[in-house]
Amino acid sequence: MRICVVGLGYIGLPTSLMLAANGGHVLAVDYNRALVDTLVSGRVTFEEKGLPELYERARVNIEFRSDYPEADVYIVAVATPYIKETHKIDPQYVCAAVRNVLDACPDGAVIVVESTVSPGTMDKFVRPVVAESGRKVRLAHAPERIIPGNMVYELIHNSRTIGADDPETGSLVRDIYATFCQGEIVLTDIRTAEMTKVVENTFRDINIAFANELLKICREDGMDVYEIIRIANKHPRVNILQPGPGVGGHCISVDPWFLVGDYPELTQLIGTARRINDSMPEFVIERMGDIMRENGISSLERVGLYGLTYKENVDDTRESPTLQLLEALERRGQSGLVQVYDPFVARDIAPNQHHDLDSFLGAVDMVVLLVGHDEIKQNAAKLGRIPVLDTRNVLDLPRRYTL
Ligand code: SAJ
Repeated sequence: MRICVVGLGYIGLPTSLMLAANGGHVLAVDYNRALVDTLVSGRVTFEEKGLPELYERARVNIEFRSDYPEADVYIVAVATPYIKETHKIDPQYVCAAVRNVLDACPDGAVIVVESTVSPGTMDKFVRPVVAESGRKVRLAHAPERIIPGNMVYELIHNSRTIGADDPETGSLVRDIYATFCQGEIVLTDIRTAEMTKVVENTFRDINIAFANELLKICREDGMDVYEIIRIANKHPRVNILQPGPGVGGHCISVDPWFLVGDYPELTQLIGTARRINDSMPEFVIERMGDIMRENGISSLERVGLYGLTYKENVDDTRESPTLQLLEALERRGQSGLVQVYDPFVARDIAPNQHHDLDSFLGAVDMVVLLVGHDEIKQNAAKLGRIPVLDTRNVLDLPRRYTL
């Protein structure tokens, strides 16, 4: 069976490699030629534990290309941004990919959408594209569930959901994923699969918002939120997540908006959780101000933000709390002042960006730790003499402040 994976980003690349490493004949497509060239030359395109090794195992069974080939099954894993103003999904990349597949595929091919979509997207946007083409294909939705930082492990061990129009298509798609997935594979309909995926990320967003609200309450009255969460979590039915400088990434900070966008009247809790998490960068700025005053630091130019990615040990900066914080400073007319540094971000994406920990620390009198990369944990001693606002609660330092 010929399998074509469309979109070789954070999900499509590991998925295509996993299929190929487990014996599938994979045609891996991306319209970005530079990205395809990099993959053809033998390098992976982003940092992820175990990905280079997976690439080596996959290599003989995978072909990277920019044009759409004929295949039996197509797995579409392109980006699904949301429109900021309306909070609704922007399905243009999924629809364009499906159109290209329809131009290339044989009759009876199966098109599996892996991209996260808002509930109803397959009916509202994808089916009309198929109908318009007059082609006979079968549709399925198999939303990804892997967590950046542990993708290779989770691809193998997580359970999966596959939504399809009929049991035969569902079984066919299940058999493909079962070549590498050892978790339970649940078959359902497309609508349920779409909704389940968004619900999972919304659950996590609400839980983090609860932790962030607790943090604000505890700051108001001098209570230790981390100790309170640690103790509360000893209850067998309580599992509160960690407060922090905000929620970033292309999943949890985006997917709940799909529900808010489509059901504005019915999403009071979900919308409030989103707003609480989005308020955290401003909260960090307020706290930064207090600590600067307490330590006689008068200029933001001597304050350093450690970490630009959306979480620890990944190189992805999408929707990152640090970028949200920089935007908030800009809104206050304070742009371009703070120093920034992230060991995972080689290209310049912010003013005053350093590319070396020592140069960064040499330029600041105070550090705001926004991402708990292993690098800073291993070099915590270098922070010894200056005040540090540890928004992730990961360091043990004499002059440490928490949020
Ligand atoms: N965060 C906190 N406190 C926590 C946990 C996370 O502030 O206790 C922050 C992180 O720092 C980060 C953001 O939330 O900024 C999201 O990070 P994450 O590690 O919770 O999740 P993602 O976005 O990397 O991956 C999520 C996962 N979803 C769930 O755990 C329900 C993953 O399984 C999904 O595949 C992925 O979204 C996706 O693509 O949808």
